[in-house]
Amino acid sequence: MVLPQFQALKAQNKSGFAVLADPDKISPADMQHLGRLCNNASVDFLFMGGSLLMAHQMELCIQRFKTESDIPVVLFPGSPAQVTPYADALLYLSLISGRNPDLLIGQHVASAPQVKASGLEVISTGYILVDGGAATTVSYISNTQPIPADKPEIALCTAWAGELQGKHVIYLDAGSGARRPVSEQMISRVAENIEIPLIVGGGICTPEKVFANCAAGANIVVVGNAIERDPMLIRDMAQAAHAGYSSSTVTE
Ligand code: 1GP
Repeated sequence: MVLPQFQALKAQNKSGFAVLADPDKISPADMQHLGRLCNNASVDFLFMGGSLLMAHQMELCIQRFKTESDIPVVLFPGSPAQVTPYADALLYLSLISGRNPDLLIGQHVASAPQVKASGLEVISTGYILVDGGAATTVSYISNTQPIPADKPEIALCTAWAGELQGKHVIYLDAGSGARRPVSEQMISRVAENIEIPLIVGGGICTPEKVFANCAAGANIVVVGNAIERDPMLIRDMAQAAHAGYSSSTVTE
């Protein structure tokens, strides 16, 4: 089960590292190579998904990864069409930073029968988009405005609202390929004030940034684009996440 692993990281003030693979950008054959790289680097989770998928190879990609690795595969779906029982768990995203009813509850109602039948571990996720300095695919597709990057108090109140609604985890995302990742100030403000695990991603390009995010209190750091460009970053980034420590070391 994946959620207990997230919760253990939070309880122990630790951090894990998740590689995000977009099935549109990686071939099923390369997923086997990725599986081996992730094993060697002790990556904690493989996230799979994209805001917009053109190719229909999600299931094949997961199958190929699983021939090489036992690392849990967690769906991070851009739409209900990306839900597949081949994964281990599903981030059941509600876009709580937005005011688009379809992404708060509408698509969930429509896809409920499919999600129930999937047998996946469902992880209720308060998904918060933060302005990353450029229009990202997710803000365009979701038709929502991200939270301004310099408003950690809005991020915190949004995270609190998600926690009060019973979400299992909060995901702070600057969007894939963000020019500016979520600030450590925002991460620590949220992490220090919620009881549930915090996932952070979007525009993280260096092991140093991974470390800084973990030091600020991120329990899971997610990297996609930078690893697509240079898969050799996986090892240093995973090491940086595992060396991260409690948010008490960071002051605002
Ligand atoms: C995006 O958090 C993920 O939703 C990862 O973003 O591809 O920029 O690493 P990157």
